[in-house]
Amino acid sequence: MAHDYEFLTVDTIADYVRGVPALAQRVDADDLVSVDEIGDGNLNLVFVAKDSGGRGVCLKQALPYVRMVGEGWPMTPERARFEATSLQIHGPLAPGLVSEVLHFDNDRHVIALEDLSDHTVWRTALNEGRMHDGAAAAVGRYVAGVAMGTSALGLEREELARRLADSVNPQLCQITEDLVFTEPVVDAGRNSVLPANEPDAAELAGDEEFVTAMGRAKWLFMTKAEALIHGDLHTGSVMVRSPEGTTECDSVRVFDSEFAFYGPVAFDLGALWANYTIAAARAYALGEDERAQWALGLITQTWDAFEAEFRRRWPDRLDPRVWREPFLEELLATWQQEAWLFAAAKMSRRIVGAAKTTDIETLPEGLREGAARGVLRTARQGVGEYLSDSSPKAFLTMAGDILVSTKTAS
Ligand code: SR1
Ligand code: MG
Repeated sequence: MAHDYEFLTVDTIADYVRGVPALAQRVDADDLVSVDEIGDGNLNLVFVAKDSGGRGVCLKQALPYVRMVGEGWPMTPERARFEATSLQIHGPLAPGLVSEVLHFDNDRHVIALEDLSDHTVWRTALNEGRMHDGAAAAVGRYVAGVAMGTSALGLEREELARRLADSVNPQLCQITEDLVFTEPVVDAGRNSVLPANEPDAAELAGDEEFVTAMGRAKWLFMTKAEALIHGDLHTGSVMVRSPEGTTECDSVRVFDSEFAFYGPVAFDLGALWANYTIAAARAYALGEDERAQWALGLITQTWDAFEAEFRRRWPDRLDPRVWREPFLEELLATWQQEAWLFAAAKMSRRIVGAAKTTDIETLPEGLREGAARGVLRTARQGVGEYLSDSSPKAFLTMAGDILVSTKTAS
């Protein structure tokens, strides 16, 4: 495929760093001891360069196509701009919780980020059975900061309009609309499950209540421009760190916000709930029930921290004349309900759709069957129950009961 910009390679990183003063200050390009391509996501190239003094930088480059598929699935590299801009906007709203952008190169679609080599991708840590206490609350605070600081609650009308116009991200949004809301129930040729899970996928697609709920969720996603949300806030979009030998998390960084756009606040919350549930499904499948319950407990930790932070910031809202206390309660109640819907969509897409998760995919087949079934049933039951009790506690109780009941043997 012809492309009008040069892709980075391990061999060109030193020259690239040398040519950008902001990077040359962060790492010695003439004394690099390692340059590794570490990208494990679906979309981009990611390099980490380190010098002999232990200093480093991370360079992320958007390709003009989806990395996991190749050139057959073109995708705008402009996504790098959405990521750089959103990280820069989110950073001050959630101090210490967002990856620092050191440099953005709009011509080559490269973002230079702080080196987080001493952190671990949260999904990787969860898969390895490691706990990072405090991370779930931190991301809840991040969502609250973004909700307050990028919405009409925190921005003057004209600034809000400017930001909104600058964040229109239709190509990436369409990927979400297709993969997250449509394809779990209408296969576009990209779906796959284990043969043993084919009846589960067929039941999902044939469940009229579920399909209607996905239509409702998709509509919300496409129309509810509340805040500059992350747009893909799963456990692979969060880096965590704990001091050696402890489970207490001392650093959390959200990254990878190329799907950012003005959308529903609850989409980010639902994404987190879904991925905690998927982590719990893996733990139950492996017979680690206590850790599975801990993973489900992350749902309330994120919500509680989100709610507390949002309430704490509520007095800062720009227009308290009509946005009074009853409206605060209404917002929170609505977001709770919507989080169930979005979580259901996110759970189902990760089981039947194109971009799956290592939590489930790396399980032995016998165990994977029950874990996948449990996640799909949680999604289906969730859309049936969310209007009767939409608390996060009800969600995790429901998920736990289902995941235990669907376990299979290896
Ligand atoms: C084609 S992109 C597939 C998925 O990767 C990203 O992480 C998003 O979740 C997207 O849906
Ligand atoms: Mg991503």
